[in-house]
Amino acid sequence: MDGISVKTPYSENQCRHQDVLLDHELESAVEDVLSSTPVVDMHTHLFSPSLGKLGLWGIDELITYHYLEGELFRSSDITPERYFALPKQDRADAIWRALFLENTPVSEATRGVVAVLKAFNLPTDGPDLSEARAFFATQNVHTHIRQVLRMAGVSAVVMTNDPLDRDEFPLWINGIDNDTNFQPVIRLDRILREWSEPWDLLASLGYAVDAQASGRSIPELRRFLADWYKRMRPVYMAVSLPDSFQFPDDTPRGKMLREAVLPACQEFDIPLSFMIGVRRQVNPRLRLAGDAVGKADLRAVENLCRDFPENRFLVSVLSRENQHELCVYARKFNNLMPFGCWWFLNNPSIVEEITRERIELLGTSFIPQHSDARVLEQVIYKWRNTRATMAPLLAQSYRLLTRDGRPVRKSDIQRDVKRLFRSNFEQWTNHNHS
Ligand code: RAT
Ligand code: ZN
Repeated sequence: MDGISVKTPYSENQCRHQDVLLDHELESAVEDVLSSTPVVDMHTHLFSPSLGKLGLWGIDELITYHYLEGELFRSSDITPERYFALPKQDRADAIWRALFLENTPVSEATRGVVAVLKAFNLPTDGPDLSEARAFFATQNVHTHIRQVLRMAGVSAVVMTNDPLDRDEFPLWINGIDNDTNFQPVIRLDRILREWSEPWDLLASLGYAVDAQASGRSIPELRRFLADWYKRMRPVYMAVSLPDSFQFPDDTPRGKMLREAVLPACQEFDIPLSFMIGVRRQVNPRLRLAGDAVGKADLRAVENLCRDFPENRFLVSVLSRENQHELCVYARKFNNLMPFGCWWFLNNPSIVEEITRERIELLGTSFIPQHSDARVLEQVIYKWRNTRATMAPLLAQSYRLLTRDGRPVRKSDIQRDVKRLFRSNFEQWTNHNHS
């Protein structure tokens, strides 16, 4: 070095205040705080016990997760048609054989199953699933849910609730027990993705809407949203959208967003969540596993944030290529909260890259992750992996800061982790999850 000596302020013989962390203490302090801070899991596909059979859990659901189905057909000759014709247990057996016995389960989704088995002290390389099946068959769902959330360090999970789902609709109509561990969200995909399908369902429910979203359709859609807001008390409304999403646009979707959904969110003072970049059913033979990703034009987000400053937006984008511009937009609009590393992005290498980029551009003003769990026990491995990826990354940020001359204390780390994994979401939704 050309004569400039770089010193960390407290690593020499200098005295330091007791609670200032040294370089080598940072990572374990971060690990400590991460493991002792319960998170709010702000987007999942889990359901509260009072939504009964909608909630998936146990070994056969874990193994037949669509992330694993997507991998099965790369390592087995079975066709999707033959696979989907099998009963659930036979599907799980086929996946166990192909991905866990005949191959080493090194992918993110397969490792996840291994981690869950290990968490319950079940065999991770057994010839079949009999022991795991016997274990899950003896669990009481209510105590099991509490135990799993405790093991995962999750204090509340946010659900995805579809008021037009044939199975879910009657459960809400009959009344759902309020459960502080499970927060509802109104999911608007059916309405905002393909209006030609659900409009007559809404009409049959007594809302005077039509196929063109004309006439009284807009006030009637607002009435529908208000009815469901009252029934569900959702923490936000949400929609997932294709890579081709544009706003404003001259379609029923654009009109319903502008004239019904955004004003409703404003009226109820809740955010609207956009998950952008999914290309649905590029291979329909794979069913849920048949969706892919496309780079979106985030000028739609720019227009929304600028034209609706009274609305708060939660935004996740599926394409890796969209991540940087999402951060830039968040710097322009403080009604935009980037969240999560969604779906195909929820792999350590990509989570690391995206989170680093977000910290560098946004400090702690974003929500690093949600689990997207569909099967209860997945929260165990998904949050464990998130914490494992986050720890060195946050520690590195503190190391750089210490070298720049600002001492870092454990209380700083506690404040930051709480903000990232809890309070950014709580403040955005005006909701206190205890
Ligand atoms: O990650 C997933 O499970 C996807 O299938 C989707 O459900 C996605 O997360 C979504 O909410 O649309
Ligand atoms: Zn999801």
